Amino acid sequence: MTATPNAAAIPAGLRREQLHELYYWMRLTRSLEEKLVNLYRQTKVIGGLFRSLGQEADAVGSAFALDRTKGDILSPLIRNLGSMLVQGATPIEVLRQYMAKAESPTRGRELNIHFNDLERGFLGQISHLGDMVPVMAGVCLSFRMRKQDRVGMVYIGDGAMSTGSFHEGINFAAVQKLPLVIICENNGYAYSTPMSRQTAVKFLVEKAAGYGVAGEQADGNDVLAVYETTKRAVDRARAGGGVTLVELITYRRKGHAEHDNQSYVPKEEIEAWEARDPIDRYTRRLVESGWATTADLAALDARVAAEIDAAVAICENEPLPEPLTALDGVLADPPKAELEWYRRLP
Ligand SMILES: Cc1ncc(C[n+]2csc(CCOP(=O)(O)OP(=O)(O)O)c2C)c(N)n1
Repeated sequence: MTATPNAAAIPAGLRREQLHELYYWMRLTRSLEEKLVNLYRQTKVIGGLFRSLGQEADAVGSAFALDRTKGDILSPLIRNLGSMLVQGATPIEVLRQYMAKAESPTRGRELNIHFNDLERGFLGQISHLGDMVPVMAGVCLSFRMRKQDRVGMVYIGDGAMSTGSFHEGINFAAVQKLPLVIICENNGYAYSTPMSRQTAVKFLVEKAAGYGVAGEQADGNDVLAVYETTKRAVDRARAGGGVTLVELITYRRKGHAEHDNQSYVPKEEIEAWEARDPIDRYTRRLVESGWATTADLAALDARVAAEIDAAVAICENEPLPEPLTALDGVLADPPKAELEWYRRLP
């Protein structure tokens, strides 16, 4: 890719190629979720579909700040598909998970983006909100004990910050000065509960002071601001400076999941955030600053579409797991009587 004459200086120590990568990851996240919506409407998705529409910059920009060559690990939430893709999860894995295919990473036992690969650097979430904070504190403690130069990152929503687990996890990580970055996604709602009924603080970053950790805040719909802020926190963690609580201000533009019609949200509020769409904003900035041409972006869009189409073509008609294997790999000691009962079924 050649540099455009008179291009604006690139911020945050990034290279032009990396600016394009950020665009690619956000576009891949959105297009993959849009494809999943189509599959959901065709009843090919099993279980709920959780969108990160409008939050792609938050997920992608923060994960991009980790160092994949050093073995940094993140623990995502349901709206962090983009973070997992940056760490190396692939569209076909995500599609297979959502369709509960036998070939999915969890062999159809778990759904959506609940899967795991520590080699690539993502520790699958469990559903109990807040609990991945103490888990990631433990992971970071293991980095320290093994004298490894690695950083951990954990995501938490405005709702999940009200749990006891969040308090215990951040407090432990703070007092141990562990290399942990906590990304709190202020997206306005937890299910139908608005922030104002969730917590008495105006901004979630205010909570950092109560734990004696660094606090940072960024516009979560500006991918470069997200990257720059998170990178500072990652560098601080790696240098021994301990925990940072990073608040990203963003907005959940869909309901909790695809089945939720958001009837509790004023329409104008959603429209106002549509106008701050992170991909549209970044596209404008890339082109106006001379960091990408419209042809560069069209090529990236075509690459995303081709990758998703290829993945869907492979996995759409793959089989579900064999019913008789349902307990394999789930229980260490599957109950024999139940299995016998299933085997006798016609
Ligand atoms: C301990 C616990 N309580 C309740 C739930 C049910 N639950 C799942 S998602 C959710 C809302 C989460 O809101 P937030 O943390 O703000 O994240 P967001 O969905 O906005 O990304 C709730 C209450 C849960 N999974 N775990």
